[in-house]
Amino acid sequence: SRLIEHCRLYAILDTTWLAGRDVAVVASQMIEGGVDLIQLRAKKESDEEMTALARSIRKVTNTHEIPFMINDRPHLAAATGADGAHVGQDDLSVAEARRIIGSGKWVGKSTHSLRQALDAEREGADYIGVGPVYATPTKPDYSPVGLGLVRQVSSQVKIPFFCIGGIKLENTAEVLAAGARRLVVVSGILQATNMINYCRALKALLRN
Ligand code: 3NM
Repeated sequence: SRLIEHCRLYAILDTTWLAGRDVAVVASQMIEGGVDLIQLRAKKESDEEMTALARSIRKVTNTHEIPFMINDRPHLAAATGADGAHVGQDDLSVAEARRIIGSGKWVGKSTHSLRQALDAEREGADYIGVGPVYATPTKPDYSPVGLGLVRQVSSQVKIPFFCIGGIKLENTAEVLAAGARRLVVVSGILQATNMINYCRALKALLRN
């Protein structure tokens, strides 16, 4: 399977932005657009509903050999054969998540400060998210960390970090200029008129 170091563009398939679309179709378009990694985020769905969505996405990601992550529920990552689980500050620890999903799988962690980023690195996360860089309706209760944290993390954290939160094509250049090499984009991609072209444009900026 692929290395996390090779992943630059991370798309989250968040069910709140689906607007009735089929997750398998959305995942196919993301992959056609060049995303390197896909996560399923389904905060309101039951385990049964999330499992069904995960299996449907996993068929597509397996066909294209694109890694697939599950948000927050490592037991579902294990049950659906996902490549890993992504945990937040209020979820299971990295070690607990790893114990549940088994060795050889990825555990990612959300971080919102330099301290949390360094802690997650020490806890053995395979990668971290850093954000929200900008205010975002996808995670409304969090204050933006701004580009200052991106600069700090890029100079002090050694594991791969993905900047997240309010990232769109329009602000990608300044996030990269602050030291980011990897991005997570949710509503930017899912609200795009043409997801394939939108992902391609993001990917083109990340190639530099
Ligand atoms: N996590 P959008 S920000 C899911 O900072 C999530 O940990 C964040 O969605 C964090 O691209 C965020 O639509 C929302 O802003 C990202």
